[in-house]
Amino acid sequence: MNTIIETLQQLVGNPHVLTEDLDHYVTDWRKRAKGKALCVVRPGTTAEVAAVVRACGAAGVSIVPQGGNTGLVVGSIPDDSGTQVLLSLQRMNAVRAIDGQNLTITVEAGCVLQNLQTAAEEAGFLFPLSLGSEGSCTIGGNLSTNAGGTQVVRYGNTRELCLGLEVVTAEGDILNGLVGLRKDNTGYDLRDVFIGAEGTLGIITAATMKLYPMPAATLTAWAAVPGMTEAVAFLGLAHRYLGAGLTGFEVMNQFSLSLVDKHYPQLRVPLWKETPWCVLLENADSESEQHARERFEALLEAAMEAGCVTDAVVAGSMAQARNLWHIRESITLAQAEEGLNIKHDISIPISSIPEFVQVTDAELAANIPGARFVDFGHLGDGNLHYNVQAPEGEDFKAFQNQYEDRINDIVYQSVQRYGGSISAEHGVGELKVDRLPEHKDPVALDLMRRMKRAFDPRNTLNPGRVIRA
Ligand code: FAD
Ligand code: 2HG
Ligand code: ZN
Repeated sequence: MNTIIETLQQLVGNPHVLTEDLDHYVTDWRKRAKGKALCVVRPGTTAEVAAVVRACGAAGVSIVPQGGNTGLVVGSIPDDSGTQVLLSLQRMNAVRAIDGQNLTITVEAGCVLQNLQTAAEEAGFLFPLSLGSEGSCTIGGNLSTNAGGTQVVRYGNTRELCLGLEVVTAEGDILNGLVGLRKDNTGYDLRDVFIGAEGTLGIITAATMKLYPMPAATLTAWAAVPGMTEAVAFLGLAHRYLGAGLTGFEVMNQFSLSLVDKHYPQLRVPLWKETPWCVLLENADSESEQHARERFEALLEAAMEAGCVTDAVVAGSMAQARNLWHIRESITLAQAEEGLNIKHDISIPISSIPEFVQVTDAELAANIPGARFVDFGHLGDGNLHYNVQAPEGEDFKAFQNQYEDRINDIVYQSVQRYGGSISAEHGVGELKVDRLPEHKDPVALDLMRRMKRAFDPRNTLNPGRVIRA
């Protein structure tokens, strides 16, 4: 009788079943966790994915789907049993179709986000999803985590950008839902069930995504703000002055920018030394650059008059704008250079964020001596990356053993008090699976568990992630 590895070799071809040099596939992006795979299988077509799922199901072997392996919650690597098959979508990266009149693009799940953006741009359109990991993450991973990023304030999360999905179910059937329809009320929305499911309910093999017209002009500004109360007031003004033109509103504390300055001095971070917080905002205008500049100037004048902003620069060229965004996107990398850290990807109603930050900072400072706070995020969406770095020079492992649970308790209990979520955009994975029951409505949790059993009765797909079956 064939072993499962031999069966998989017959199904996808020997070169696409890997059993050696798997480090890159089995280590998570943050290097917090490392698993062990029975093998890595790289199917080239949807039919091959379906055949692999059927074979693994029959053999009682579980599967971990993987796109770019940039996830931050330990969801895309196998456990350490050495019994799981890692199914990489890397080879399924084609752009299948672009429909300019319907404003849609259909791509395979393994298409790297940046390549999808480029394909859209070459056809004269904008695909607005934008993340720091866009050079490696895939649209299948973005859909499976319902990724957010820096344009959500205008275009929504990945879910809002998706019209249809092709999915291989846990039974190995192919669900063809690649529709380009903006209206379709024919019963339960199965597409939305697979989005954000982190590979636990099915394997996404292709998607039809929305395209948008390119804005006539995009301007970027960087502003110094005295505190979080003023940052939230500034956001209110930005909505009022820019309307739908406001495409990004990011906040960064001084310590996070000091890390970028320390590890990437060539980026020349503006204004950070003289202010506790900076804001990066973007205005995409459908009229003209002059109109965009006038609106921006009016906004910044009003914000300075109101005391929300103490200083600001507007990028004078695309290169300058790109550099400002590069600084923002480098915080995660600079933080990793500084050492391992404890991340919290949280959302709070925007109106409560200033008080949340004040109260939680104080509680952490009182309980965790010397901890350093890397606070930044997508303020326009009420989403903070409220990360804690060990005291300078301290060994992370020792710090983690002593304080990680306590830090998580403080932050997540505070999130709960302010009506927030313990995962705004990164997902649950393995990292938060045991925290979820404390924070999720018990009826919702029960329905999720029953959905998992209905969609994946043998618990083949990414077991132990999101919800324990
Ligand atoms: P992976 O990491 O490979 O997988 C993520 C999850 O999806 C896993 O559970 C996996 O099993 C599942 N999965 C992957 N592909 C499929 C598929 N085809 N079918 C079913 N399940 C699948 N996230 C944000 O939301 N916003 C940000 O701004 C952001 N910035 C980041 C910046 C950096 C520098 C880094 C390293 C990460 C960032 N992330 C961000 C997190 C990460 O990039 C996203 O979660 C991304 O969507 C993951 O895509 P991926 O292809 O790498 O998925
Ligand atoms: C970002 O917004 C990402 O840059 C990563 O979501 C956040 O590093 C983090 O905590
Ligand atoms: Zn983020």
